[in-house]
Amino acid sequence: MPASTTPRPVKNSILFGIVLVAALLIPASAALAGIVAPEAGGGTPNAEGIRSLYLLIFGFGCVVFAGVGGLLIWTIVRYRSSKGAVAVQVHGNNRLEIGWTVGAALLLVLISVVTFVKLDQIKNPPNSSANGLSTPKNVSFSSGPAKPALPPNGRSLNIDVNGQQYVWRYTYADTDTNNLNNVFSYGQMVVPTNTTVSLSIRALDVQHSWWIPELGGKFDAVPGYTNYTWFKISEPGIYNGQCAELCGRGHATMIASVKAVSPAEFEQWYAAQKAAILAAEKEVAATRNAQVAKDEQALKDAQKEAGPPAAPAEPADGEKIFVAGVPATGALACGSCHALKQAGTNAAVGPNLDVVLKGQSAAMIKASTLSPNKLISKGFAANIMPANYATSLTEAQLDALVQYLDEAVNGK
Ligand code: HEC
Ligand SMILES: [Cu+2]
Repeated sequence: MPASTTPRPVKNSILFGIVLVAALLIPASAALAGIVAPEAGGGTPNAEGIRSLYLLIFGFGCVVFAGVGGLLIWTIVRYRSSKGAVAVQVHGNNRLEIGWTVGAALLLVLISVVTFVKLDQIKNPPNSSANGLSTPKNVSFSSGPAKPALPPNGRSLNIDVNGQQYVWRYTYADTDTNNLNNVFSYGQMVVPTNTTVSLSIRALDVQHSWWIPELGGKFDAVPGYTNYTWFKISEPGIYNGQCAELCGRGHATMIASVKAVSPAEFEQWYAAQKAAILAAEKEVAATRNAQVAKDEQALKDAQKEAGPPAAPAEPADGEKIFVAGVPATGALACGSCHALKQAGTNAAVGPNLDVVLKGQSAAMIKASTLSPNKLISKGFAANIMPANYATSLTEAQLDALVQYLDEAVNGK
């Protein structure tokens, strides 16, 4: 092979590589976004504050770079000498040294002052605008020592952002204390424009990181700890992001997006979501009740076949029924859902019986045990406490249980 032709293929393949990379980057416009400064979008003040602060400091940097670089080049050109020349030996120039020390210090002071001024816009959420959604005061999911970021008037739409392998769940705070009936969604968060949205960021399993670049900085989602941030979008649109903490093999698919719509559209979406959740809960309850009824019938049939049940060898024991239930007849243990000091149980699915039964008569205790859905305790949902105790407990067992509760709570 002639020597002159060998470099050709190498050159061509380098050129080909460059063109290929450039071609791939053009459709992946996200890879080019924020190439100089952090992204901002939708008019949210925190992201805009981060971006403008960055650009300001970047500007200072450019001025310093041009000044120092320019002086260097000017000096090289101005004082160049021919080969063999002996350099003049200079050292020490008080005016110059003081000049650049004070100049640099002043620049640092300027940067810190500008940063502290901007920090307020980045950290502290403003109130919602008048044309935003009207939201309740001081309602937010919070836990742990950190404080939620709420605007001065305390009114924000608070959303719990829960990272889990490999999806984001959003739960919308509401004013009742039952978190099981809240509106929620996965993947895409819908929010109203011109409304301050505060986020309580948590994780279910491993660490994740909440990041919608256009809406501000990253926030770690840590199991057992709540982080807080906020945004206030003024332009409707979809803002995309992605979990920013390697969280397992599905990490790359853990995408997130925020869809900003007008407050009226948001209210429509919220109502539809709420209705769908309530309908699904009702359906589950109906299915479960049908199953319970079927089990009871099967049990009755089996008992009929086996003849009359043998008389209980020992008198019914109220505490035993409370703590262990009666597995044979499908009576769930009260203590698996209720706290009662005397029995040493501390479950919190249902109300604390030491508190709610205080001062209630035995007849009332019996009535609410038999028909738990007639009167729903404040802060709890219907259809959670089984409604089958009239059939799963005998009259004697029921009386023993009621007497035990009455004595445990109001007893002498
Ligand atoms: C699966 C969980 C669960 C079990 C098991 C359970 N409960 Fe409940 N209970 C609840 C919930 C939830 C409520 C609140 C909602 C309501 O009032 O229906 C409640 C409410 C009650 C109330 C009404 C409290 C009030 O505000 O006056 C009483 C009394 C009660 N339970 C007693 C019992 C007794 C006695 C048992 C056992 C025989 C029992 N519960 C078993 C979940 C349970
Ligand atoms: Cu993740």
